[in-house]
Amino acid sequence: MLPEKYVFTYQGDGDLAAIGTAETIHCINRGENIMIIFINNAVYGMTSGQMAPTTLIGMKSTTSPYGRDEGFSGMPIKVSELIAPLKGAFYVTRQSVHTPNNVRKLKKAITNGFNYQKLKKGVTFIEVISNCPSNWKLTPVKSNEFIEKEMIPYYPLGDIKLPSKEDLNGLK
Ligand SMILES: Cc1ncc(C[n+]2csc(CCOP(=O)(O)OP(=O)(O)O)c2C)c(N)n1
Repeated sequence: MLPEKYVFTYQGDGDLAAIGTAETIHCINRGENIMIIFINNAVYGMTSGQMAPTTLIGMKSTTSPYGRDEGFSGMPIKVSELIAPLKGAFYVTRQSVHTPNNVRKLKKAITNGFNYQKLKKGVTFIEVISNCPSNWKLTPVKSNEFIEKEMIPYYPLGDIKLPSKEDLNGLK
């Protein structure tokens, strides 16, 4: 509707990877000129910690009180890897907020995401591995350790799809 504007969404994993999966995939497939910031904290946070598609195996939540079971719920979905092959996904990266250095890297990724929108070549998708101390029932410090030890081994950080040099022609 407003092609001259920068547009971004800020979405949790319950929202983006469960309730809104269809809309997310078709939006990216159409190559909408928006940035999606995808907060992966492995639970539905706002509604008090239900299992999300991203909940790790063995992780307890209000709807998986004995821990997520693969046989019952399947493996946690790696959304960035799932959407990266779509042509409409222009830039896909996974970052985290568990250390100051990671926050700096995330800021850079968000700047890239906005800059690439100038090219109008599709969705820029930034997954952010985030903590949820209240629903994880951990202190903030322990929740940062959980990200390092449990989340990142399954959700490795870094760029998943980068624009080519030719794609970036025209960006000053
Ligand atoms: C279609 C639809 N169903 C149910 C809800 C109710 N609802 C509001 S927030 C929320 C949970 C969101 O969890 P998540 O996306 O993981 O975000 P977080 O709170 O963790 O940031 C739900 C189920 C909704 N907003 N829309």
